Amino acid sequence: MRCLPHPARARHSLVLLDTEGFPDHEQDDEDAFSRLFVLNVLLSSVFVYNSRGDGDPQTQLERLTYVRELSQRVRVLPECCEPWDNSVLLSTILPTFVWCLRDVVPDPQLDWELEEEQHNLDSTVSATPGADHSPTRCIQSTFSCRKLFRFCPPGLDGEWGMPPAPLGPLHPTFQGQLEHFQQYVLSCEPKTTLGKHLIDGTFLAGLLERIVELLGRDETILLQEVCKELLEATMPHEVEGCRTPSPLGPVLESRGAASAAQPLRPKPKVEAVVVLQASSAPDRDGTRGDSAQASLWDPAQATSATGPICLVENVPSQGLQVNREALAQLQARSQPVVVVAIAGLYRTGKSYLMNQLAGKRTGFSLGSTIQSHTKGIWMWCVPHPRRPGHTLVLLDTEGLGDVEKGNAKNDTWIFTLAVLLSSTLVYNSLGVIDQGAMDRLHYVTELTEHIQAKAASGAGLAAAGDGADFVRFFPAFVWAVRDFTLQLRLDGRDITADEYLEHALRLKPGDDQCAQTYNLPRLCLHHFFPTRKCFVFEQPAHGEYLHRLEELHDDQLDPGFRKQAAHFCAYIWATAQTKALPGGHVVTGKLLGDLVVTYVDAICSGAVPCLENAVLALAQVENSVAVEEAMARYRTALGPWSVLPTETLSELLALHAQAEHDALEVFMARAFKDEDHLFQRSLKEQLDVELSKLCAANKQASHDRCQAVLLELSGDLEAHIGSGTYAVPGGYQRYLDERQRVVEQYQEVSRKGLMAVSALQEFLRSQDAVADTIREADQSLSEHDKELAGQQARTEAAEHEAAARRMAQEAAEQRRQEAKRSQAEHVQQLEARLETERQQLLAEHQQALDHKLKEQERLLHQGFQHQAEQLRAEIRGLQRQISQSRRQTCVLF
Ligand SMILES: Nc1nc2c(ncn2[C@@H]2O[C@H](COP(=O)(O)OP(=O)(O)O)[C@@H](O)[C@H]2O)c(=O)[nH]1
Ligand SMILES: [Mg+2]
Repeated sequence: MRCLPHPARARHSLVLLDTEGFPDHEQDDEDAFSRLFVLNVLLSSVFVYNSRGDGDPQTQLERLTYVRELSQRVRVLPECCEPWDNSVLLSTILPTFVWCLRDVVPDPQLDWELEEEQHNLDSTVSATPGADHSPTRCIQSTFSCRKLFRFCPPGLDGEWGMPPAPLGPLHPTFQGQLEHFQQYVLSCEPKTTLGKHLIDGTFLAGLLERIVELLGRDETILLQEVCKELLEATMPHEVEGCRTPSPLGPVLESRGAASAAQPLRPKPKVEAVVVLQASSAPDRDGTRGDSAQASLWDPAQATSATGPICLVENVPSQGLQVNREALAQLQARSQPVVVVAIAGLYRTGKSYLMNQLAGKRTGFSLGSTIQSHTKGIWMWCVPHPRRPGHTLVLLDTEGLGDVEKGNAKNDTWIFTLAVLLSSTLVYNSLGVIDQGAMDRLHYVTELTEHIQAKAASGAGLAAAGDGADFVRFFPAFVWAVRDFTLQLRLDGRDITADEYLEHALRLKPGDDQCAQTYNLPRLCLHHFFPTRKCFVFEQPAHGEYLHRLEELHDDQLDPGFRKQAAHFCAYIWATAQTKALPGGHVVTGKLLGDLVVTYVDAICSGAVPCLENAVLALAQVENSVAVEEAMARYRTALGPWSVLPTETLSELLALHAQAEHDALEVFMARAFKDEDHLFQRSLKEQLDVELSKLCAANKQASHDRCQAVLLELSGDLEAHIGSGTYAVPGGYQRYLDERQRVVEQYQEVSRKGLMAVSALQEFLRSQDAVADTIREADQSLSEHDKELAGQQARTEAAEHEAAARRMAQEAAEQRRQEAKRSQAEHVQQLEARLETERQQLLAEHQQALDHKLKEQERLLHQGFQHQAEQLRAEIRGLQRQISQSRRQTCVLF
């Protein structure tokens, strides 16, 4: 199996199932292969049967004998529910059957007809007379949609039927055929269950398990029952407004249509393509919680089963290293990520708390295990338990402050990375928030030397930022105080954990060294982080149980701890934001992977990681992917070129305009920080080239069709010319009449396209010499008649020429209008995006300003005039930026 983001359907996954080739000869194992076939058919939404084209192609189809057993092995309804014919019911839910016939000699006529027939398989196969149970017939009666794609050998140099040179160029015909096949498969609908329910990865996995189980026991697969069970298991509660439809409803409804379906039939190699949508996050106990709505399915979610993995290794005596395997895991994830990092001294229960967030008792390893020997950042990706379609990335820092494990100088970098990568940062400490705890948080005071918000301008060396901008992109800050033994009371009244934290973060009056040292970490926490939150936890268990926490059931944990942990998890799941880059661009797993590499590379090269540079570097990569995705979307939206020629040019331009609109939307959704609109321009250029190619192909297709039509219609005329039928008195008029008939018949033919007039003109011109000869030889005509007739022929020719010129001019005008429309569409979508970006920036600045104003007020209130004064410059800077961005207008390209 290979899962990847669907190239043409945003937020869908493409699941490719490649089956080991079926045996060439009858084998003892026939039964095993037959079961494999059934499994493939039931799991896929497009089923590809692949065979070589040796000999009579249909014999290849006849080798797919397993298809005969399909309706015995699989029943839609139990037998007692007849009268519906099982094959008819099956045909409504089985995948599209696609037969790929490989290595056949190209046959332009056959290929053209196949295109005309939209690759309908039935147009080329014939049912074997009298063999009702032949595989071909079974395919026809069980699969309602059947397609055939023919492929010539892929290599340029190989003879027909020879394998291609491994690295040689591809044959253009093969490339074209492959493109048609791709376009078709990528345009197929997502997989649905009985009841036309879109299915997700979880469901597919369940289906797989259930079918394998039934096949293993050689039991008949009752689809209605299987789907019902799975739906019930995966959707235990009826979510409001999302009632589970009867799994049988639409099947019965579509019965009429199905019975009208035509009969059907495939052996050596079978592949299945499943286009999937949606997933949901399993709860702690593996069932779906309150998030049972359909959501996106990220193929890489399957790897959450692999558990935590080291993402950034802090190698003793060396620097930081990104683990390629973990990176690959991230890069395979296209879902937006919510990143929660935890930092703090070792052996303070960090990993245990992170496991709680993953909804699992075990995961990140506790205490002295391999994990604690590998210092650095450990990662665990799990489906977000509350936000469908999102991945929760948990980052556990290992070994901070563990001097025995060496290379403590990298600790600050690890802390810095945790800040830069997360959207919520949990700082974990033991006991109480006292000066000792504050001192151990010295990493925060060092952040200004380790993070740069903006790239240095001019030639000067990059100087570390002063932290004024940090609040715009720093994560939310959560302090987790473990084994908290104090009472939450202050001055005789109960206080909240948050008030406890705020109290601990109060500044000390005075400007002396001592006060400054005391105040620095507190000021940093105030200034850098947009929000602060505090949770206190009692000891989870006592005595020896404390070391066996992973083995304890919930009811063996201290009830106070249980409540606090549940409260903490609920808060994080509900409030931890999706990670976003400054400017609001949502970070996906893949982007997070790119971010890790960019930052670690910067650190390893001795530079200070710069947020602005990282964003720009990421934007380059993302934007080129956005262009590719947009172009792929354009091609799919346009559909196969087999529909060419279009009747009129405007019909073709309308197709292009819609496809371009879709492509632009795909681009806009993914691209960000496209400075000077370079990538959008590149996209526009590529779209323009595509349009030119499309117009040329349309012209060619029209020309070919007109020629073919004229050739056919003028067959008799040419034959009569050849046999001298017109070389008699009065022959010229007869010739003119017959030629006129050809013209009239030609004009009746539809879908000739824009070359209709010019092709006719060409045809008539090619007749000029013949017409002159027949006229000159016609003895029934006087010289004067001939003169007149010649004159008339020339006038008609001139009229045809004028008509063809007019059409060409009209076409050129339409292309000009299209270019204008396209430009306007680009500008309009760009304007809309710039406006959204501006609003986003404005909101970010406003938030930062609100934060600083609040801090300033708090400082003034507590009597710290001097510190409040220091904030004033930052506040003024932000106010200036806000008013500038209000005044800005969109700059178009
Ligand atoms: N006292 C106490 N011990 C804990 C707590 N949570 C976990 N532990 C135990 O402390 C040890 C270290 O826990 P671990 O989560 O690996 O700490 P980390 O090094 O900070 O990740 C393990 O034996 C845990 O069972 C807690 O809240 N209080
Ligand atoms: Mg740990």
